[in-house]
Amino acid sequence: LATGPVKSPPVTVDGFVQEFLSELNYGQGVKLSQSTINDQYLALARTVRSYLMAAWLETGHRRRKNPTKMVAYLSAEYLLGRQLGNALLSTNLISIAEQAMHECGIDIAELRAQEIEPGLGNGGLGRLAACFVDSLATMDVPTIGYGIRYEYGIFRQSFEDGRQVEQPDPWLRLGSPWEFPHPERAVTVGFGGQTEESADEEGRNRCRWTPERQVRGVPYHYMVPGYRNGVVNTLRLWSAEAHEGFDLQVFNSGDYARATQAQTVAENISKVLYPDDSTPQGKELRLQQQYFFVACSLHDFIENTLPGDFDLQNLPKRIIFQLNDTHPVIAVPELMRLLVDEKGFDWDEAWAITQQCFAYTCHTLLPEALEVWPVELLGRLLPRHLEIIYRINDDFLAQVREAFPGDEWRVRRMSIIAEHPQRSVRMAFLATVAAVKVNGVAALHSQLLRDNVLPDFAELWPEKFTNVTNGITPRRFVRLANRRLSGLVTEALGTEEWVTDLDLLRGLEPLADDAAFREQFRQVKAANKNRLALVLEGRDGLVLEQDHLIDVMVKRLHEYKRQSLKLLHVVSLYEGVRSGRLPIERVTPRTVLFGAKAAPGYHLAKETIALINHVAAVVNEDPIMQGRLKVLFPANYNVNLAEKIIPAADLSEQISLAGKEASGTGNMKFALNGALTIGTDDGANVEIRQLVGDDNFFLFGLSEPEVEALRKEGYVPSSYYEQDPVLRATLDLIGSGHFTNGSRHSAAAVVDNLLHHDPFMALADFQAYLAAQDRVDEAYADQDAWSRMAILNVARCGFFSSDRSMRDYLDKIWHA
Ligand code: 26M
Repeated sequence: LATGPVKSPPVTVDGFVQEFLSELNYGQGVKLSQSTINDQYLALARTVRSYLMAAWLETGHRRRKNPTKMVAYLSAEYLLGRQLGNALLSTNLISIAEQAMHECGIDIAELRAQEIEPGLGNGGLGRLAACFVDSLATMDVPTIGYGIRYEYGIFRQSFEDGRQVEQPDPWLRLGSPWEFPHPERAVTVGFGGQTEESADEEGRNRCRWTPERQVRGVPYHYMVPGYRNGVVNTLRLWSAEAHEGFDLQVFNSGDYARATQAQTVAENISKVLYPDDSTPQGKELRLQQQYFFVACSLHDFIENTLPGDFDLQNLPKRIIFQLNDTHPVIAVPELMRLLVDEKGFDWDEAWAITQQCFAYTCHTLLPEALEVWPVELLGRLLPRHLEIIYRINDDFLAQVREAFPGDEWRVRRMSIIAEHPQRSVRMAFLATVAAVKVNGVAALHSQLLRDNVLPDFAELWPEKFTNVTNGITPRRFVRLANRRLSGLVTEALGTEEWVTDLDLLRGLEPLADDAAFREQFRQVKAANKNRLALVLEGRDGLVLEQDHLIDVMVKRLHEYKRQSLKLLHVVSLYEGVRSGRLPIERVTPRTVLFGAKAAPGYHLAKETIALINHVAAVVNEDPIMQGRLKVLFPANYNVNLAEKIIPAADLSEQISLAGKEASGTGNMKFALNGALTIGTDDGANVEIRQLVGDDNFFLFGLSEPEVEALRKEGYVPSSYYEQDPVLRATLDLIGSGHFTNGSRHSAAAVVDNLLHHDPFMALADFQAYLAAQDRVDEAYADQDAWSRMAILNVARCGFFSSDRSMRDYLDKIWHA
């Protein structure tokens, strides 16, 4: 019995009730009659988890028995969202669990609301990693996700006087039923110290690194269930602890207080997620986090996942490490160090192996977002790795010189080491040199990556560069988040197969012309608006007008995404009515919904948040608008709120300056939930528009080549202010202090920046944006035509399933 297969509890309401009560009594140590909501939530989570256990163990067993090439996804962020709903969905236990809880006199919705989501990511990049591991499990691809178990996830946002205030996110506080700590599999990681050269037995020069201090990495395992396929993969997140013997001398000398301080220093490494998005800062702790999780992960894979007698010559046959942006790129010199210093490989052999084990995904185009680490810092923290990077660079530059003799400018441009403004390691260059493939995340982005960001590398190695357009998991973002639309789709297609084969949505196309279907589709949207209204009322005390056009812009606050352009549209409507230019009957009843966190140190972003809130306060209350324009800004936008907002949206705002948004993934979620997009020709918007057709997409604004041309010619934002009376009146009204209690100062940061700098050309696109919004109003006035367009968006966006993204990675990059 003890060695036989692990059995799942019976898949019946009774079986579920028994398991639940047992978890409550023996796991939680309480009786049902005495239990709190939290007790019940934890017991329910453990119950659902117990149904996944057999599949998890079986998947591990199967993978060990039949070893194939694996994918190791290395990501500093996983923005997972709540686990319970997804686990219930993947096990097909939703209805059984509902009935079982009902029999126990419990409202399951209340328990689900108890779960705190693991917010171990900032935004798009972290959520993408979560979608990818979901798809890989659903497609039964042998995968390990490696990352960091931050004790505090992305900060909680609240508003005080409209201004963002950040609070810590102690997400583990009420218990963590989804994780499995494995202290017995802890790994030791070194930092600092010295390197020295010595001869080995064969007289070859060998380097030894003697770290100054050591930290213990403890893995916590999370289940990654595939969708009803008996597969459960593992997400392995590392938590930092003090190493035994960590400053033992200090302790022995009786300085107890200092010894505990040392423990704090070690634990700090995985203490908190850095809340920066797209603006890397040279923070020492951040580099420690990166090396910490990467060193733990490589060690774990090589020593604990591969069989004991494995010949590392064959490593590329058994693993591909996918680098999610440059955050894990320190893995490249770490693998070299393991092979050369610890396993005795020659440099060239080791490099040949290493070069086949990595692939690199770039997620940005903004030059300021490309990570660089000062040589001084890297050398102090990881002296051996810096030596290895220098050697990689020397060999690489020799190769460049050979390919382009006499072109020393090129050599300098391509060097992994930048000399100015300070000697630094360019992590994107290191990644590109080491990787088998380099990919961008949407067609346009990959093109610009080749042409603008890494042109010298693309010239040297054209075949290294490829594109994999991002995707989103239809399980969480359609099936779970939009139960009503899912029901309608399943009924219409006569099958639920679309959940794992999203191209089947094409079958909905003919129904766009079916009046009865359109009516059902509208009822779904209306019901989703109603659900959102209840959520916003309960969580924020906000009132959502359910008969309004729901116009949504939810994403991290960043200047390039142009939340300020959206705000200018709002103010232009309000100013138009105030000044009599725009008759109120011509204003489409509309609610503009914002959700956005700003990095705590990002001044302009925080001022923009405050300004949005101030505009909302005035516009929402001014009787002149007759309730036809509302601005809502619920605080603390997160995955859970996204799951409520997106299915209720009519209009999706994707208005970044062309050439700046690498892909976007929110854009895909909205389109698949039947919202229409108003957007620029940027990121994956380009592909969305190509698929849904121009008639079903509100395109506006400069194209990327036009942006470049305008910049060359000399962009003067104030000239738009001078030439466009509507823009002028709009900016003047904000600048007058009308929204900021008469204080012109509060709005000045945003307005002055737009007028005098406007690096992302919001003013240049203002007129075109307003014209596109007029087209939106016109289209929305014909509800039947609008529904038709929305249905076609759903039907034609199956391409944006992350299952397709994974197939592309498999075909173009991993060959696993
Ligand atoms: C770096 C250093 C220190 C602290 C934080 C960072 C950092 C963290 C996240 C920098 C950038 C980060 O994310 C970039 C990002 O999220 N990029 C987005 O990736 C998405 C998935 O590919 C795309 O859809 C978005 O367009 C892109 O902006």
